[in-house]
Amino acid sequence: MMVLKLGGSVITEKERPETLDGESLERAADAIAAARADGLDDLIVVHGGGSFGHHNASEHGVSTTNGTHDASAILEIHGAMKTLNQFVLSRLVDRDVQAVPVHPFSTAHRDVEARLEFPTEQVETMLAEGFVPVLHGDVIAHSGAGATVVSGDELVAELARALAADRVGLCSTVPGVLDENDAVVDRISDFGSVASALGASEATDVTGGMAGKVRTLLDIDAEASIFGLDALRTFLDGSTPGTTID
Ligand code: IP8
Repeated sequence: MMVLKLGGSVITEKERPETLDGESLERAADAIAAARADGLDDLIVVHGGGSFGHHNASEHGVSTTNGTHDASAILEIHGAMKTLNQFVLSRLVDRDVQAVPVHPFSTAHRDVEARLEFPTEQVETMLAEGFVPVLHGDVIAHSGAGATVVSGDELVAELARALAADRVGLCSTVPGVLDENDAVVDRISDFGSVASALGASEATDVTGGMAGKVRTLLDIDAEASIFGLDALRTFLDGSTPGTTID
C-alpha cells in the first residue's frame, strides 16, 4: 500500500490566494493515471492546501495548535480545502482514476492532548473496493480548543501507521530536501543532521514547512521519499528518487 502526498505548493500557486497551478496538477494526475493503468493498486492520495487553506487559516489565526470556535472561519478554511479537493478529484476521474473524497473534518478529531484520532476503516473499505481515496489537509474539531488545522503530512503519517503502508511519497516543489548548497540530501535518518539546513517555508504555511515534514516522516516506520514533480512517475513505479527518510 502506498500513501502519496501532493504538496499544496505543487498543485497551487502558493503566493496567490485560491489559485490552482493547473498545469502541475494535470502532470501529477497524468503520472498517477499512467501508474494505475500499469497496475498500481492500493494507492491513497493526500493533498496539502497551498494557497487554498493556509491563507484562510492564517487570516483567522488558526493553526495546528491555535484553535477557533468561530464556525464561519471553519467553513471558510474547510470550504477552500473542499474546493481544491474537488479540482484534484476531477482531474483524476477525467483520467479514469476511480478517485473519491475523504474530508477529515467529518471523520477525524484531536483529543485533549492534541493527539490526532483518525478512524481509517472507511479508507480501508474504499481501497478494498478499488477506489483511490483522496484526503486533504483540513480543520478538525479539537477537544478544548474548538477546531485546529490538521496538515496533510499528519494524515499521511497516520495513514501510513494505521494501514502499515509499504511506501510513502511526498511530491514537493523541490527535488528533495536541500542542504546549505542547494544539493539534494540523499538520505536522512535523524533530524539533527539536517536541522540547520531546514529553514522555515517562505510562503504562508501554518503547518511547519520542510522541517515539519522531515520530523513527521522520521516518526513513521515506512521508508519515505521527498521528490519533485518530475520524479513522480518513477516514484510510483517503485524507485526512490530525491531524499529518502528512514
Ligand atoms: O498544506 C494544511 O495542509 P498542508 C491545510 O498539508 C490547511 O499543511 C487547512 C491549512
